Amino acid sequence: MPEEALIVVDMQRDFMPGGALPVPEGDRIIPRCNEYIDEFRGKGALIVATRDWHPESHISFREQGGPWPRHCVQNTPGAEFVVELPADAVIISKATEPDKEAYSGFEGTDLAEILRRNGVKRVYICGVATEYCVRATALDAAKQGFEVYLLRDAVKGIVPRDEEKALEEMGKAGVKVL
Ligand code: VGL
Ligand code: ZN
Repeated sequence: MPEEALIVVDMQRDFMPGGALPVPEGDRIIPRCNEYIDEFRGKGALIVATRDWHPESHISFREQGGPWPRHCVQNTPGAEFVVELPADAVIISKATEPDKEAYSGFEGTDLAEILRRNGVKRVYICGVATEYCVRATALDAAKQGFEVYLLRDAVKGIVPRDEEKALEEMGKAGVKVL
């Protein structure tokens, strides 16, 4: 059983330049994420990809009084992955309920259970956005008792200062920033 998992967070079209909620230069980490997927796959790690998967009128959208433009609506091109995932990757859809926001891949999903069932002890995290979904996913993984590593060269934030703050906070919570 794999003791390790790679968790690729929200590498979706709407979070890339030209998308609905772009992370500046988010596309720059696509090749690194793909390399990590290959590398971890090669050593038998479990590959997990989370996706923001919102219903048509989600509470986080501005039209609903939320902070974000409409993004990652289920089954639309903006919600598609921009990384190359193996056929056996575990896809975790989050924030799928109209009235609930979820930044963490663990919130309202079976992720913790799936990792445990697969014997995973260590998780490696890459993706976007560092100060939102990457941060929440890493902190929850640590809370759930996993050893957590953040792949610094394969994450991107929206605002540099907020990203720095998030990295510091994750470090204090025991996440090892590589
Ligand atoms: C995210 C804002 C809204 C993220 C998701 O994936 O970091 N950010 N929804
Ligand atoms: Zn969202």
